[in-house]
Formats: sequence, C-alpha cells, structure tokens
Amino acid sequence: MRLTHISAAVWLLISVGVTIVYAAEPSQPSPSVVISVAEDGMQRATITLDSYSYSPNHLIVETGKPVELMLTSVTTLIPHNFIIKDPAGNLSVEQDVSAGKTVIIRFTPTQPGIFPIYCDKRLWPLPSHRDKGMEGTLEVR
Ligand SMILES: [Cu+2]
Repeated sequence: MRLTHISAAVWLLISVGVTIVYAAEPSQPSPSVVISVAEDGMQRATITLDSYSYSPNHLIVETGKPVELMLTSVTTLIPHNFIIKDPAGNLSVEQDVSAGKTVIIRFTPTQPGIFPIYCDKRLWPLPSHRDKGMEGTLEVR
C-alpha cells in the first residue's frame, strides 16, 4: 500500500468515527421496532437494559399474539427492572433483571393501546431510573 492509500484510509476511518460519534451524541432518537411475527406466531425481540435506557425503547406489536422479550442487562453493578402497567388492568408485566443477566418474559397483549415501559428502581434519595430516562413505550396495534 502506498502512503497516499494509507493516509486516505486513515482519513476515511477518522471521518467515519467522527460521523458516528456525532450521530450518537445529541438528543438520542428513540429507536422504535416493529416486532415481526415468527412462524410459530410469537413476536420476539431482544431489549438491552443499560443505565439508564432500554434499547430499542419503542416496541410495536400486534394485539392477540404472544410476545417474547429477551431482556439483556449490560450493566456490571446496577439492577434494573422492566415494568408495563396498563391502568385498565389488561396488561401487567413486572420483571427484575439483575446486573449482567438475561431474562425471557412472555405475555400476550389483548387490547390495543400505548403503554409506558419503565424501570422503577431507585437508590434513595436519588431520582428513579425512570426519571433518569429509563423508559419506553409498548404500542399494541
Ligand atoms: Cu433501572
């Protein structure tokens, strides 16, 4: 490789790196995911739990079909949970996820609607994880 090629490659790497950092930096857009229905009828997705976020954090599913979520914590110390509470009582999910652990949960949404997802852990007197941005949305269509 000639020197010009090398410097071009370095320049490319640097500009790609800068682009990625820039894109990830300001006001993180909430990634939304339409969860597809597998052949067995299950709507499967993997959610990464970090301090203090779910990724993706906007899940779109179909009514009346089972949902299977693999909740994967990538934290080394801080425990989190995954809560979905429908005020009307049609949907109630509450799952603890210890640091670094993976848990699979299953539920079937029976009513369309938009339901908040959140982590209610907190280290008193600090704000709850939800207040620090650990929240999302389950959209049942
Ligand atoms: Cu949390």
